[in-house]
Amino acid sequence: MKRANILLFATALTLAGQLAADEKSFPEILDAGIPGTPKLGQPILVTGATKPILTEKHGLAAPALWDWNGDGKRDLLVGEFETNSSDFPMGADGSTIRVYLNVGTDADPKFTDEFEWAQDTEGTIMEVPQWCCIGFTPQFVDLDDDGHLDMITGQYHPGEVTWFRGTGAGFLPSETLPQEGDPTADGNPMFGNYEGEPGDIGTFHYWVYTSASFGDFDDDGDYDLIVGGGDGLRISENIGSPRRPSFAMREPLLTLDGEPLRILDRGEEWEANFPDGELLPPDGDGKSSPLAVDWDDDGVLDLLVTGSYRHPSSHAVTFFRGVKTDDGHRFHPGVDLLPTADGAKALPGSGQRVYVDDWNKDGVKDLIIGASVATVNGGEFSDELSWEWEDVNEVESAGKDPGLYPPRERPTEESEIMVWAKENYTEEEFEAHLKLNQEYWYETVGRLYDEGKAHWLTMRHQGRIYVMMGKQREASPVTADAVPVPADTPKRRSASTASAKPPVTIAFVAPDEVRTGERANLAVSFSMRPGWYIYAPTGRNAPHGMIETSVSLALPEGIESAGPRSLPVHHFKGLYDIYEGSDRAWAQPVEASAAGNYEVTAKVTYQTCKDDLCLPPRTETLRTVLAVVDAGS
Ligand SMILES: [Ca+2]
Ligand SMILES: [Ca+2]
Ligand SMILES: [Ca+2]
Ligand SMILES: [Ca+2]
Repeated sequence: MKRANILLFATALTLAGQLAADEKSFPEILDAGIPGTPKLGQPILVTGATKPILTEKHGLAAPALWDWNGDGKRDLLVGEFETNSSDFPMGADGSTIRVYLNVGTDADPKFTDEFEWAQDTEGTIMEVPQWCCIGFTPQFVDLDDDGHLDMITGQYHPGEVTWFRGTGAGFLPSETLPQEGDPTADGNPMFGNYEGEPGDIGTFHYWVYTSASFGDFDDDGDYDLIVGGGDGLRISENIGSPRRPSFAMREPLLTLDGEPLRILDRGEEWEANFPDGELLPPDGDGKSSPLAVDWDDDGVLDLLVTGSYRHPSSHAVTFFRGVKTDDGHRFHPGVDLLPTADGAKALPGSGQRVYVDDWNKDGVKDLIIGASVATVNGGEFSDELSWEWEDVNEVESAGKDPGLYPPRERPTEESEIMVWAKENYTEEEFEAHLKLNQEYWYETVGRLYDEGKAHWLTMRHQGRIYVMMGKQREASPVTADAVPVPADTPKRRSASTASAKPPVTIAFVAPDEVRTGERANLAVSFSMRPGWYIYAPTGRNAPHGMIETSVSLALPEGIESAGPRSLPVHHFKGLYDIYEGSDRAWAQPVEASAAGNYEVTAKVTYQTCKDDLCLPPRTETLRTVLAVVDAGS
């Protein structure tokens, strides 16, 4: 018997040794010293039989515990982002949940490498549309007060919250929670025109990156919706009936000083990057993901909030202690829940999601963390990309995979002729295109060869799950009010109230006057603000779900095309072909045989993105007048 135990132990060691050690070794995470809260142990990587529990495709991972098969043991659920693939056909933007069944005990969960996709009571894979960057984030609450916990997740855009009602024997097919001002209520939200001042309900930022959690924050006996996202951390009061929940306008969650909750302060210099009224995210991040929980056991709901976790000023998890005041539910300023001795990253990767449950059934809450780590060379954990800041290394966030840095040859004249028909350009224009693309190639790809970082070109994100076991904190002599407060309490720097200048402006330009029989150019010219780009119509973007720019001119009778249209120069960005910069013009040569004022319309469809945000596609119709005079006049 003893011998068998030793053998088992040796086997376990061997298996552990096969895992990359660097996703299991952490800098020392200090105790944040918050009275009433669990004292957290160091993170433990959750594994199956031979490898970590993981998510693929885009790497986001949102863990939760739930007894999926009703055997009395909680199983591990991991929400993914854009799960669809060639061998897993779903909705094009579908995200779902991996269910790892617990083969251990409820107090000592164990998992195999196997998982199943979560299915509803009709046997359909549970799926929410997520066309960008937050994934399925399961949370459980009995929203309709029928005695069965329901599963709920937020969504990137148009900011829906999806509700799967619990039955005690699985979850019903999804429905959408009613929300005041829901942009899907009329028209097609994908092409919706948002108008409004920053913070308004009629803006894209109000809705985008809707992460969702629930708690009764106004003490009226129903669950209110807590959201993070483009307009920061907010509450949406439940104004429905207990059986029919419905959610009001989102209002900012506030500190005791009446300031919006803030998880990241990157300083004045960075904030200067939001000129002309472009909205500075009120929480400093724009991708905050809240979990409502009474973390310090004082009977008042608190928030644990994660965000992008790309920048050296970021906290892995920010704790906001809730307090009841005459003004309602307020919060102390955010505190770093996982500080490290030397300010190093507390967790690998980025885009963390947290969940709270008593993992080991010892009566103390534990912290369960999903982290999106970077791998290279086909799935090896990358120490240098996961333990260093993505903003410092200038690599992409999870959600922008796969392979935004594919290995790629330096553009040559031969390769560029394949992309642009050379006969449409002058020799000088073609040389300029080639030079721009070669320079761009060097900055984004070529330099990595010189710097010995060619393996970064194989970067893909994967999800990992960690558990930090909580221990009961010794009773502290300090009062419960002595929550650590950041030395430099972040003050809100309010966004300008000027209307935000759009990231893309389009001009449709005709010459002032042309003569009959004379060739003239009608030009549709795009100008992108720094950091923003649109997609070139090369056919290489559409397979990845991005809308390519299209420009179609309606020439009135009397105006004829006088040659091939010339396109603006594009360059590649990872897997995509994009336009950025100013005055990127489509030019259509035309001529007219009779004098007159001719109105020409241009219909333009495009989608605008920057590295951490994509706006819905837009279609616009522009008009210009071509004034034609007699050649003899
Ligand atoms: Ca229910
Ligand atoms: Ca309530
Ligand atoms: Ca509390
Ligand atoms: Ca515990």
